[in-house]
Amino acid sequence: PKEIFLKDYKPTGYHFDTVELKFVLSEKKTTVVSKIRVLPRNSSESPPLVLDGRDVKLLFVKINGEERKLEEVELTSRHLTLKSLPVQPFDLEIGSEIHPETNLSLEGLYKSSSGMFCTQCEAEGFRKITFYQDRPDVMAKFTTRIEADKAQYPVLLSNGNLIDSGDLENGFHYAVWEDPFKKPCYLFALVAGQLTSRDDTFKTRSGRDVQLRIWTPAQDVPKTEHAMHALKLSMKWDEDVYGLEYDLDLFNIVAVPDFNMGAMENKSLNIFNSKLVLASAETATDVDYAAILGVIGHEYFHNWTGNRVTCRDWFQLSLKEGLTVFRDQEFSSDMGSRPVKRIGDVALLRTAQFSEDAGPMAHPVRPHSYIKMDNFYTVTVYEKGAEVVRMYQTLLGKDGFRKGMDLYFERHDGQAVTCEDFFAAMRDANSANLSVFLRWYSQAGTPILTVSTAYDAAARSYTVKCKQEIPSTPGQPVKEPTLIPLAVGLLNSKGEDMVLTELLDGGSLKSLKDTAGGPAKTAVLVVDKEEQEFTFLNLPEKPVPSFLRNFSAPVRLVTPTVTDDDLLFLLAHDSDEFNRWEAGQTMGRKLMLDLIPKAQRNEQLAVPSAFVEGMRRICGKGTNTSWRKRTDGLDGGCRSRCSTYCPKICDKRACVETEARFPENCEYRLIVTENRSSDPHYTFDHKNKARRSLKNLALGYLCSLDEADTTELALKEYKSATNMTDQFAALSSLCQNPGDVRDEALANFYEQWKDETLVVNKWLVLQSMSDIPGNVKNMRRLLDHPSFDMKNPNKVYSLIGPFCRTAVNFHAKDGSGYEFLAEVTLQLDKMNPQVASRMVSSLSRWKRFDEGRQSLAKAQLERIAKTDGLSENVFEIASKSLA
Ligand code: DPP
Ligand code: ZN
Repeated sequence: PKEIFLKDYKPTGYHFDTVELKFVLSEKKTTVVSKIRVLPRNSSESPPLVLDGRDVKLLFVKINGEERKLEEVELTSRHLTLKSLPVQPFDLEIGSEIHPETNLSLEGLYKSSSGMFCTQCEAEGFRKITFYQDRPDVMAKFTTRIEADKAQYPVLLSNGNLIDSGDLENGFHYAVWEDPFKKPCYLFALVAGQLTSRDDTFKTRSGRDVQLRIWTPAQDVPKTEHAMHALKLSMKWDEDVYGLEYDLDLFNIVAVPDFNMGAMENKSLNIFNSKLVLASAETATDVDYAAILGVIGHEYFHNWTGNRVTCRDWFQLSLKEGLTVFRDQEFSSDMGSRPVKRIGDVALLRTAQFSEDAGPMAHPVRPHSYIKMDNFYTVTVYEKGAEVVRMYQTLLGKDGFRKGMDLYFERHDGQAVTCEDFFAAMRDANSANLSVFLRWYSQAGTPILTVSTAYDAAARSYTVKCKQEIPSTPGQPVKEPTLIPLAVGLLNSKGEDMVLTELLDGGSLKSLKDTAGGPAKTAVLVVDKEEQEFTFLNLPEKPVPSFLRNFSAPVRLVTPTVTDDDLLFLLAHDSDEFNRWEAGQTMGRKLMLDLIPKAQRNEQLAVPSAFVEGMRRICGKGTNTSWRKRTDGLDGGCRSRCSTYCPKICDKRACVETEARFPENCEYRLIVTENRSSDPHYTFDHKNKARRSLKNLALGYLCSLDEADTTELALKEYKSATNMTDQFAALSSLCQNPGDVRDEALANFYEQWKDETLVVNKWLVLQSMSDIPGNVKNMRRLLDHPSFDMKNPNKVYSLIGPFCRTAVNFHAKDGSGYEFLAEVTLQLDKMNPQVASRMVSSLSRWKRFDEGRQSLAKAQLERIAKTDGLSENVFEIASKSLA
């Protein structure tokens, strides 16, 4: 397989101006005719025109209406090359044939299990539809004519506006769609099927009415209410926050049950994985509702950040994804609880992205090379990319960031651009000097930022010493320091933010103000050297420092001078809610690391009372008045997040023994009762979500005790639940402990929901993520269960994905977990390489395992790597993991 490098980027020799596509749809054989107006870049020469094409049968090629003999064109399994072309603009017409029914890769045009035709073109799926310059810097205006059997495919959709439709012979009909905006082919979409829509309208701020339609099979229409609400909120938010208005009169969303990604932002025709559209109180959880809100927002926001301004090449993917994730994070924060959203996002970044950044697949936010672009839709490009965008805002302030965005659109609307272009807009709009910041795009690895402090009582000054180090990653042994915005607050002995007036920064004196011009309570230190010192002046007492507030940079923070007492103090008092959570997490982690060896030595395990007390107080159970004052105002969702006090440890005994005293001391039974709702009506708002979350968290901890009365309590919660959030949480709590209760509950749940495929997926997840030893056997059984289907990515993500995150079973000592994964990967790779390669990534960090497991995991990777006919997708991950 061929590796593609960023440094080799060259513009094309030909522009495509307009594209007219004609599809005659049928399952076995669909014909596609494309007529492209081609503009040579240079009127004095005509280089070969190389078109991408895969699994497409070429029928004919015409240049300016004249047919080329097929023997005269160069055709390989990947490319169609045309030579001796006119130097003047010309019409290129290509006839081709594809086979949607046998396309199990779910890229290009495929037949969904639900019976509809559907497309997915990002990143390089358009080449499976027809021969084309399949790259994002080729932007053209598309007109699409679709012909299909009217009874089977009554609804025919593509991008833009419907300009014509009517009946044809033999029961066929047609529709013609015209998209007035230039776009790269990865944003092309086509849908045909038996679909019904929920309709609504949105009035834009300039007074235009936009038709909104969400398409699903008829029986699912009632479940699209939340998605429609989310869409309207998104449209309003982008106008309010960024002044960005929707630019067409119609916006369609289609839900499909089999889709590789979460969703796709095709111009005016978003296609969504059903699980990110369909929701009802009975079938979807709070987590699902929140995900729908975020992803509807995300895809909608792409209309400006992605579609109007797109990427020059796929290395720039984070230009649109990092930025759009940042935008959807901010949107969800504004619609719900900002700190809770932030905590969740950072937790994901740390578990998934930090580990990616420390493994064999580590790559910069803008990768330097790839074999298969699909493998680079990663947490690094998305989530770390969003952190990079967030840092601009932290450094430039909200207003400065908005100025940068405005300039970005002013300069680049309608263009395909690079990460430097975004950087330059931010810099120029703010006359900022940020050049070191660009290293975030080119260097992989998570910086380690060590911060230590010293208070000088006589001088009333407080010195903060910073040291940054970026670990080596594959292909990048040596790193340069980057620019890290370190947000700092200093608390006085009452727990209040001290006013920060003056800062001695690298020898120069700065007076500090917050963004609104008032006294500063949080200062953003710009750390851009390997070692650096900052000194706060005019501090009357020794402060307790709150570093990296709101997680101001994606780094690993090390704070040798922060004590356990400081952490407890921050947990109680920090005005930065993110850092309250952080303090609890840091303490919880220390505690667990301390308990593990004790558990191994069979010693008595106990949680220090100070920690228990801190946790009690977070839940509002403390009596100390100063704490009371602080926690009473604490967001309910934060309470719940702060109460997840530790990463679970694998030693069951350690869990049980430490948790045994913990939930009791924390009055978790009371928390369950207090937070139970008497209102059977489900409301998805922050207050109710927070209440359910705290209740269900407490229930989970209680059930880990595995005592008769806790089981009884969970059963009662399970049976009385009036929504999926509560029902599923109770089921999950019960499922922690093996035995008849668990088996019966699982059977009962399946029986109740067997016709709701998205709910059945949750049932699969629960079994797949089980820590009960010997689960591989059950996994094999589930592969044959009627509810499982290897062809549907959601099924794979539900059953195989969570299994690979289990400590006990995936990492079973005998290697059975690894072997299971290898088998599944190889089987899957024959159908859907994109999904297969996501699965195999679970093995890529094998070098971090213990010796025995290393060799077992490596053996499975080798087995995969040497399999004949492996896809490029899986090959890339397996070979890079072994390198
Ligand atoms: N559909 C994916 C996303 O929106 C890829 N663009 O992130
Ligand atoms: Zn996206």
